[in-house]
Amino acid sequence: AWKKFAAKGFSTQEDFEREVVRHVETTLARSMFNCDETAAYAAASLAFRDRLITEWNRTQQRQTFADGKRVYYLSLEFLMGRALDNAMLNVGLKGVAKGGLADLGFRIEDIINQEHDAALGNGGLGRLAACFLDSLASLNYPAWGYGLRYRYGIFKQEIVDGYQVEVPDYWLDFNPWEFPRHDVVVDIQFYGHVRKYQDTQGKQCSSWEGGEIVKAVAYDVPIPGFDTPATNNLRLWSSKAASGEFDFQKFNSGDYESSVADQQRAETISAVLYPNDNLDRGKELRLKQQYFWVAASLYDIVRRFKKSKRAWSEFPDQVAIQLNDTHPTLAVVELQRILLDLEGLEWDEAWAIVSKTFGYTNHTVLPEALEKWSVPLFQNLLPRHLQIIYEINLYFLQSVERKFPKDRDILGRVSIIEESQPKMVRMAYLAIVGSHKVNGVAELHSDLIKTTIFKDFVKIFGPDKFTNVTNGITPRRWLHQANPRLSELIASKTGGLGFLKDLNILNDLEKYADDKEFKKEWAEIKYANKVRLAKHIKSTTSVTVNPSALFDIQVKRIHEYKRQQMNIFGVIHRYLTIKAMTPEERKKLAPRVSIFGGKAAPGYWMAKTIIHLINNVGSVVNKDPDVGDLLKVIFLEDYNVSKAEIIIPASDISEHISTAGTEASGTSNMKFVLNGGLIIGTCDGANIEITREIGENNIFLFGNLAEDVEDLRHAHTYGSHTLDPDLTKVFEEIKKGTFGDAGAFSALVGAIEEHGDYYLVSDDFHSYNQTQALVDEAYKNQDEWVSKCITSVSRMGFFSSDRCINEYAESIWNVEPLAPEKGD
Ligand code: 26W
Repeated sequence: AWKKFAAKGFSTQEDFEREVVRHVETTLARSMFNCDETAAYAAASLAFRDRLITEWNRTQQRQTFADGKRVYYLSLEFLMGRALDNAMLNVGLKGVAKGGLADLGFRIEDIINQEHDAALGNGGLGRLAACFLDSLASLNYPAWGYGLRYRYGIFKQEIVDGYQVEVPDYWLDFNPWEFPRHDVVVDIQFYGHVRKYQDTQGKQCSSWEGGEIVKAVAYDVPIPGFDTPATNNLRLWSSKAASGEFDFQKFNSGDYESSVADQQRAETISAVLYPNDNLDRGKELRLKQQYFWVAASLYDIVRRFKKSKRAWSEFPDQVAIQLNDTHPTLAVVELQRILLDLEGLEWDEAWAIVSKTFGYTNHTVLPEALEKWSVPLFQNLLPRHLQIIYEINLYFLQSVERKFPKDRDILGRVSIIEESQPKMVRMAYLAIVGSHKVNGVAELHSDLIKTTIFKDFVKIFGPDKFTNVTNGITPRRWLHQANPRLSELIASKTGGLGFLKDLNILNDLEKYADDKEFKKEWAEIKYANKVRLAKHIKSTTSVTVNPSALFDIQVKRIHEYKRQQMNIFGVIHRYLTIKAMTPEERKKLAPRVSIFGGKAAPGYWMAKTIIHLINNVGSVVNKDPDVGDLLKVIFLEDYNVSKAEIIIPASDISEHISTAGTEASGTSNMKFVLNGGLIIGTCDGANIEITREIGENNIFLFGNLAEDVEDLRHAHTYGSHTLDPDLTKVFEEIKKGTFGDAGAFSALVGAIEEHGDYYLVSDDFHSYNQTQALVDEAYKNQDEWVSKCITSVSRMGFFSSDRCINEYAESIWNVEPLAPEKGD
């Protein structure tokens, strides 16, 4: 009987408006007479959410019925950004919503801008996870994301007197995109001890007992695919005290304060995202977060598997779990514990299942980012897991010893336990041993992990266990949503929006690279995007920039290896050059706006100093009458996903200038090129593959190669280290106090002058500046510049996250899409 009442969701403008009004009047309990933009945003979101959840239900039923293999993507970060615009576009009803909102008296852009970013991530790794969810749904893969529902996402950045100030990002006041599942609750245990006992058959068993329990409550976020009804699920766990409101025993015995404290302690687990990017600090609360999230997710996955009543040996045929970096590596140990201690399997039987289930993706080679946990900390928090790790390590080392009986050092090198004081658990090694595939995220990076940090493991497991899956980005958000006019122009020449699902269709654009009319439209769109960014700059910094100037952009987390310091030193060099020019010489120079954006980890002083220097240079340069429009320096506050959507389409050139061998892939490089911007970059990460695809005439590469980095560093330390003469002049200017108190920047200068210049800023400075001069020259020939941009875009098909997800599905997960039936 219920079927005739099943929710359908709107598809016409009239039905959409009816839904919006209904939500304003009933869900929000407001009158349409005082419906402001906040309420309109809420109601429009709820209308779309209703639609999504209907499809979500159907998708889940279809998957349950098909009973095939599912993918679980475990990531501590999902940098989703805004959901409403994305939902409208993926469902294909943005036009309907625009008309409906206009009819109700609202501009759709204003309504979209009401939404708070879901900023549950730091940078590249978190945004990659979000792009993957979009591709998994768009390609109809049965897949779930699992993460943590942080009460506070990445902090908001304010710039006060040139310094970064962190402000908490409390984003959950009103979040229409999540469904609390108060019926999906898992008990998570911490601390306690291990009891050994014999079961009725006399088998030696272990049981983890005592300690404390925290509850994990599920919150589901629907993930709509583009141009398909398939709607997947992102399940985020929130922590809650096990005893409900508070511990009544303590309460009744008069210990009210401590009962509330217990509750707060439980809720602390999912309270805040750790804001470090590429730095491991080994904090106990972080390990608690990891176990809490991993244990809840595995409980859920195992429960779903058990419903199918299959033999345990079929687990890897039904379940593929991807570890997004080492953060979820405890899942390997937890699954082994479940199979061994709770389900009663034998060690070897259990381990065969575990090691076929997991895949591990490495995202960094920076030594300070490789996770290690102290053994005493582990022993206290997760005593049974530590035992299992020791046992995994024992069997692993025994197999290594059998394979390399003559190599006396290898055991110490590959041991999961580092014999330091205190001993440490090496999470990457545990992830490798517990997975059937290990992948890097760009070709160079995948080669580097095989020849450096994981070299011994390639010897042990053979080369086939290690593979590459070059990163990608979703063209739905990063082209269609961020740059609607460009998307429309491309659609008009390639036969509709099909390119958004098969990005190789962009190839069809190449024939327009010399088409006058097409180029004119292309250039107009870029200009309009620059005007939009110039307005944003004006309203946030009060600086006026000329939209005809060359927009040079570097937006990403601030890190010494990404070398924003080299960029700002280059800007100072340019400033000094301009100051030394005659008025005639100045006339020949292409005006430039240098735009920076990005957050520094709160405890990363060097990164904060770089932000300070950029701001101080800006305040000197931007008001120097000698310079005028020739150079402006902008630091954009609080770079995040929704700002990226405005910034990226407005770039002429963007900077991806990491020391060769340090940036695993980079993904914004792909976003910038896809939006018709050229890039200046080093031979690092995915820049190399971008060059191969678009052609070396369409990219500005410079700098030393990864293979030479080690020797150069050695020479800095043991040879004589002479600085680049232009860099010396830049440093002299900083030391004179031209950009404020020189003392504030002494550590930044000192790292290069005195402390070995680890990131080779001086070594690359000359070729960087020379290449920037080539950019100036090239930009003067707008006709050729636009052709380069069009050609580049036409060759970017490879960098779709759809290609990337298909590679994972085929070579790592062994899963097939489950397409909805026609009329479904
Ligand atoms: C334990 C602290 C910590 C936190 C975050 C260590 C490492 C991370 C991330 C792995 C850092 C990260 O986001 N890496 C970036 O991953 C992107 C997606 O693969 C790559 O494109 C970037 O090059 C890489 O820096």
